Amino acid sequence: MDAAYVGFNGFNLTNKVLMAGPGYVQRIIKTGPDIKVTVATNAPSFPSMDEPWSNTLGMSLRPGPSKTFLLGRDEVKNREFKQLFPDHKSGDFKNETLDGPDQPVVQVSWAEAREFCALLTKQERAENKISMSQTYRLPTGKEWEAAAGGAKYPFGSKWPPACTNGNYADETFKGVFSETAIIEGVRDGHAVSASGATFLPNAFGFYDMGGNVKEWCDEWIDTTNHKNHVVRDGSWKTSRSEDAETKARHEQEDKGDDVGFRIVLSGSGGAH
Ligand SMILES: [Ca+2]
Repeated sequence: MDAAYVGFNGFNLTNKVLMAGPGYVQRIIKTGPDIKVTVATNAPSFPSMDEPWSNTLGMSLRPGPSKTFLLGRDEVKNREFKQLFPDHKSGDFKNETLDGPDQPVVQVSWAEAREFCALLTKQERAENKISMSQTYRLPTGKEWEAAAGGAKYPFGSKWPPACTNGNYADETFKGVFSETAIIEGVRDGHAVSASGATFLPNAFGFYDMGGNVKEWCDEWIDTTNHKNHVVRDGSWKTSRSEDAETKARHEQEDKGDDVGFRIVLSGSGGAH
């Protein structure tokens, strides 16, 4: 561990740097009531579970309600996913693109979503951005549910959602695709998936916990045989109230044009 500077009672003794710069951690060591020795070292500062954090892909993560994990503020976006999987294509729905850089990535299987998390973990550990005991992964169902709030729906207790609550199958969807299974009287302005942070965040600062895309979680419908994975949430194709409930457990076997995910970072930052 290299010391960048050493200070004594506010005076810089080494005269090299006056402030702890990027990648440096300032430590104040009190050796007596009137003596304060300050040392800055190049030990990395790892993400804390109780503060917002941005990772190397530019993704914002925020503390979950228990402050024992960080959860992606947004659903993983195409431009983020493609930094690790550049050949991926989210495709389109009836010629309306799902592949915009800020739209949520779709057409990703549960295994591929987990692979993204594993690759990002490996990369950021190697770059000393996260500690060796910190891991990116999919949220558990309980973590997702807690971050979605305690109400019947992620946007509250009453159906239908307001136009600003989230992206569901609405009058806009009907207008573009002539679909009849919609939420009557709601016009959210998006026929397919919307860019992240278009709608209002929830009380914990998470966007699109209600609607836009369904989200893979690390849980199974068949917990005995670990078959048939679970997605939480409804999507831009959801019109039935029961499909939008926070606690609903949707079975999902394969990738889809309205299925994406968001990431969790958990684990101790360890000693600096
Ligand atoms: Ca969602």
